[in-house]
Amino acid sequence: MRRRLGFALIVAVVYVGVGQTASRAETGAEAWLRYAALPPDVAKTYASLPGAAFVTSQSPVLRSAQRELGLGIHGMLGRTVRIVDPSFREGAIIIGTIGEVRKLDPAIDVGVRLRPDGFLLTWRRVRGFKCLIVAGANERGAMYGVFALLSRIAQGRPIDIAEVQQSSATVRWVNQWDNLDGTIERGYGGPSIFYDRGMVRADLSRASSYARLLASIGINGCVVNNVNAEPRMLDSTFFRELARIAEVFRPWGVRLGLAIDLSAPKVVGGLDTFDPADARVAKWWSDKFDELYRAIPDFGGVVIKADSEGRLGPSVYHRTPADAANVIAQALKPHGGIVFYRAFVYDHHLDWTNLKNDRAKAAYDNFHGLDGKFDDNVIIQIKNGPIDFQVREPASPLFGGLERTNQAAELQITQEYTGQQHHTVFLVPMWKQVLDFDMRVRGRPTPVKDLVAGRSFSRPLGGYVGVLNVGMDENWLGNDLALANLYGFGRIAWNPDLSSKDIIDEWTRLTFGNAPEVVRTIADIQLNSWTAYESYTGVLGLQTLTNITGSHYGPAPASQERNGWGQWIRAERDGVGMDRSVATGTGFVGQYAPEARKQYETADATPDELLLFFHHVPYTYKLHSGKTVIQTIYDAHYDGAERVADFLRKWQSLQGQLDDARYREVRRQLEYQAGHAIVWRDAINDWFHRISGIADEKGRVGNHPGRIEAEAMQLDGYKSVNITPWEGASGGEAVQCVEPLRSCSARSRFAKPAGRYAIDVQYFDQINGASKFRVFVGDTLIDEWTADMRLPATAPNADSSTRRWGVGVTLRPGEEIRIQGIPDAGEGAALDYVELRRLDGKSSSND
Ligand code: GCW
Repeated sequence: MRRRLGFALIVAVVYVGVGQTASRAETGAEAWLRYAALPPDVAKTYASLPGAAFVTSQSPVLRSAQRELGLGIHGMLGRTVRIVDPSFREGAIIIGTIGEVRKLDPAIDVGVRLRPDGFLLTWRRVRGFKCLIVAGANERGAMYGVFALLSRIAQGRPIDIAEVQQSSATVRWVNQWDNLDGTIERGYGGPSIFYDRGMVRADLSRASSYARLLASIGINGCVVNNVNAEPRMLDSTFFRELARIAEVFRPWGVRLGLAIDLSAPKVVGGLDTFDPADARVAKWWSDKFDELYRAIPDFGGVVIKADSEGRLGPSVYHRTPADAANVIAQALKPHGGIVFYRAFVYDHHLDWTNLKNDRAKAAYDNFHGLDGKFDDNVIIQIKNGPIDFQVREPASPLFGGLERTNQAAELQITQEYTGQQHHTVFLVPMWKQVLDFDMRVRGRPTPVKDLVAGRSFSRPLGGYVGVLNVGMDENWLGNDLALANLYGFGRIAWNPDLSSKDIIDEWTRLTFGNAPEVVRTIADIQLNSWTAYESYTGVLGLQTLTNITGSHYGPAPASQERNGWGQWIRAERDGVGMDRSVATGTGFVGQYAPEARKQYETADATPDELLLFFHHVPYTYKLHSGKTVIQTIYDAHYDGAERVADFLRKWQSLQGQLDDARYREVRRQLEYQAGHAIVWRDAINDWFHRISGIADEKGRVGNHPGRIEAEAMQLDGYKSVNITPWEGASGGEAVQCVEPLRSCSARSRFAKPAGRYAIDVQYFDQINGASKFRVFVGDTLIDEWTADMRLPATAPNADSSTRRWGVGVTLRPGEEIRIQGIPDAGEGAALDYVELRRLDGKSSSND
């Protein structure tokens, strides 16, 4: 279940030992850079590919490109690339900067101006021989060209090419939220690849492989610590440590960046102030960065989270974000560094009783008035939506509110509010929906993707920042399918005009091979996964109805309300939704340009999928779909859970067409997700049922004929407990086996018609322990398992609630079904219910 690196190494050794012919052990570690051997008929089509390569220099980046070429061609085509010297006289792959390549082929014409990191792939006659040119605007571009060439071959696409690829934006960074103790804020793929117990890891081979992955999708910068930054990062003694990370990034053209704490001049520097307007503070920053650049000459820049969620900031001294950003920008400027200043600045102690208060307004209110006041090496880093990475939000109006300031879109690859990599959610369609949103600034077509790229209003810098928390799990993110989000982020940042379908097809081919049914099926699951997740976690613009003050994982809708965090959905007896209109609400809609405003100002104009983000309406309000709000909520949750069950069936249809390891791991993940989607479905539907008092017209909500509640079973050792919040368990209750008891059981006599049934068990899998469960029918053991998943809960609740999908068994009336639970280390083998699901086609009790 938790595949870690140690295991990978053993597998790798065995694999090398048995040689090329053995089927490869897929660990996910290679992600989309597997370079799996192509079938002979496909490999044959690359016969024209030269067997020699000439690389114009042996700089670190071009050496990476050269090695990658050799690795890829050898893996896919079984051929060894010969590296030749400048006097070569044969057909060759020529790799280098366009300037260097021109020395060999002065007549080469790119056709357009090659921007930094762009590249050209084309065939030319050089010295009379047919050569494949991979020429970059710079060395990084040449390396990207090699990756692009290898990707084409891996996908079986022709290489009779003449193409220029340019990135849409100069800035394509990721932010890791790693802490020095090795933990990661909102990390779901294992501990930090950079730090361990306060130091940079001795072995940085994972960090090096990570940089290679990033480079392969065009990412050129990486912040290596949490935006909730530890001041110690700026301790000069730590710079040598950080320089070691920069060293493994450098050959891949990835610049290292740091998140910094604005109070550092005081906390680290010993000054009595960190006021950006104080000359001593300015000097402190400038000395600090001079020193940092001595350790890391190609240091990329810093990201700043200030005046946000308890972080100190310029407001302490009544200064603005521009004052704070500029003093640091000036210190970085002589070295070519940049400042990312996050627009995620808001008050988390808002008065919820004031209907005019609105957290969604904060970013625009804090930054719009400062437009034009930031230095030209400052970028305002703006989350895609005005709240916080929810399952669906409108585009942040701040994108349209800065015309003379660099901006970057902050997208979250890490699935914080989208299932924490236990749920498969392909985020590219969600991002694209924001990037394609036309802000209509000054009445002109101004989609967000043009604004961030600096195309709409000419600005020197801009682009994309992905929040990405890879860890020590072999497959980086803990879920093989989640890697599509990292791949997709890179591709979107490079070219936001690529379609979600094209991106997922590419990723699937590279990750799982080119078999048409495999590609079709996986692409289909991925493309539908976001809206499926939305259907059971936050429809109609309600945001992810998760526990926002805790784990951000399972359902807990009441946590949105009646606190200062401002993620209110205003669900009351009379109706639901936040009125953000100008006419009667918070006025948030007024932050959009007039033409964009029109589609949100009235409930009637607002698209159904965002209705409740913008308006408070009765539960009986009829949507454009013709259905009421409440029935839409009920139906969507049933539909969403059913769609995940369908993903699982689709995945199972691929058995035998994929490597076993990844097939089984993803099947396990989808089984879990299909169960947790039911937890979500029931929690949200029960909650809205209770608040609205309106019944589900299809009679499903609150009515589960196949269920036997654990608290209603005959208990031996198990004790009933109330679950908080109540909607996290069926009937609000569960049973728990409290140590020192070594084992408990819950029994029930089967009282339905004889037939084949699956005995599904809803139990709780906490992080603190690995309880065991056994299912008996009479004296026969029919199923057993250990609750050892890595879920964010230390109590039985909606975060830990997990379904064991039962195996088929024939049951006769009067037979005893018994669940035995063996607690472990504080985890009480808790049970919610048993559900009998009829398998023989007779009236099913699978509600
Ligand atoms: O989404 C919230 C997260 C915090 C995070 C914050 C931010 C790093 O819950 O964990 O802090 O956003 O983006 O700063």
